Amino acid sequence: MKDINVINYLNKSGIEIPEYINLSAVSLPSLENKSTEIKNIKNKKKHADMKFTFSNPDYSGLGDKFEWAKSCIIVSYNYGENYKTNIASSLGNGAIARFAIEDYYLPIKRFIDQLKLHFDKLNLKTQEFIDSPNHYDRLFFQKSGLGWQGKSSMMLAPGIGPWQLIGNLYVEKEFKPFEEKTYSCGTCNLCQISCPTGALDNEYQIDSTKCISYWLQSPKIIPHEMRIKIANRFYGCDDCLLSCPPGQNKFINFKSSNEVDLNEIINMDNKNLISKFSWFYVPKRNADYLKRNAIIALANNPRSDSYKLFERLLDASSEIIRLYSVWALWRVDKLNTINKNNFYKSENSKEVLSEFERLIK
Ligand code: B12
Ligand code: SF4
Ligand code: SF4
Repeated sequence: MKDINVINYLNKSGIEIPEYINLSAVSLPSLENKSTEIKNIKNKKKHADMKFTFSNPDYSGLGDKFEWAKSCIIVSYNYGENYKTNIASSLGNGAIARFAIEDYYLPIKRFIDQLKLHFDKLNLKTQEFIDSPNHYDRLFFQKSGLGWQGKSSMMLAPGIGPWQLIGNLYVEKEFKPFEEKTYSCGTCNLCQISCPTGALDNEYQIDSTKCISYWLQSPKIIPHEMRIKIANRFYGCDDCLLSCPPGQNKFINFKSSNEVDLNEIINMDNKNLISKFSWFYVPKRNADYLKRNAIIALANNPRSDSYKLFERLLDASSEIIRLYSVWALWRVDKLNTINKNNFYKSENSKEVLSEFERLIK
């Protein structure tokens, strides 16, 4: 069947390609292997100790994982068709990056499940990877003709830019390969100069230790200078995507936004909060990390009475919440409202105490 490409094959088989899904395929074995590049970032400590694909680069970066696989179908979902803005403009509100407004992996999962069912019926083996730690999802994107890797490290496509998520399905079936294109960023460097933290100073090689998107997903204590740069972001960061010319081909409705009320988030029950944003990556599924993000964002974009909430949170049972509330009070210039005697009497966490002492100086 090497004479038919995957799109024509699916059309012939009566499988509809859903709206906003783009796909392509590469022939296997491909000799594609990004293990060395992933190790290179890891060795330079630019991976910020993340696990994901960095746990086992020899496997995650390897294209020829399965002897039985004759092709890999690359599925991308263009979530940029949601015209709402991801910028929070009202006091007390926070921003969610566009990739996380809804679970945009779901359309990829549903489509890949449909393909798996089809190939199962033909007794053909399949293996899918969608945002999995075992597979570098960008592996075949360029070779498959879908687009190219930008200096922001994002995979870009004409008409879509970076606004797409990627999944892969290895299949025991050959398809006619698509032609690789010669697209490139040329002399553009807008993502590099738009990144608020310098995480893209070395083109194509993101330094995750400086990336806001990373810190909002990290269980580590967020450095003070990074807390300020987070501004009112609650989850994800889009600055290197928003600045990217190939992605600026749509009218974004600034009147329709996805701001979240940070006060509401901080006061939510932990279980409800986790299920409200079930598709977010949250360390250990611990809602306190989401509340931490909300406290930082609120302290950077406070309403006039936000400090009262931060004061109340000094009595929270969670050490994480107390620590960031101390910082939030400092950020809104109300640290001196803390009654030192009471604070020292009731606070027993070394981390929270040292945060207080560092800031009170
Ligand atoms: C870990 C991770 C992160 C980390 C690290 C990001 C990174 N670039 O590595 C953090 C938390 C920072 C992150 C942030 C985001 N992420 Co993320 N993330 C991942 C994950 C789980 C692994 C990525 C990985 O393996 N990185 C390893 C490094 C080595 O890969 P790389 O950065 O692509 O590096 C390549 C280049 O450096 C290249 N290279 C080196 N030198 C040169 C020179 C030239 C000339 C060229 C062309 C290339 C080149 O070689 C390396 C290997 O190919 C993937 C899902 C998956 N399982 O693959 C999603 C994934 C990369 N993330 C995704 C998204 C959407 C995001 C965010 C946009 C979310 C947001 N809005 O906040 C941001 C974007 C930040 C950015 N500019 O990349 C999408 C990206 C889709 C796309 N269009 O590319 C992915 C693919 C998830 C998915 N399945 O769709 N993410
Ligand atoms: S996601 Fe934000 S912090 Fe990270 S590289 Fe892009 S612009 Fe910089
Ligand atoms: S902003 Fe410019 S340099 Fe950066 S990824 Fe987009 S096209 Fe490439």
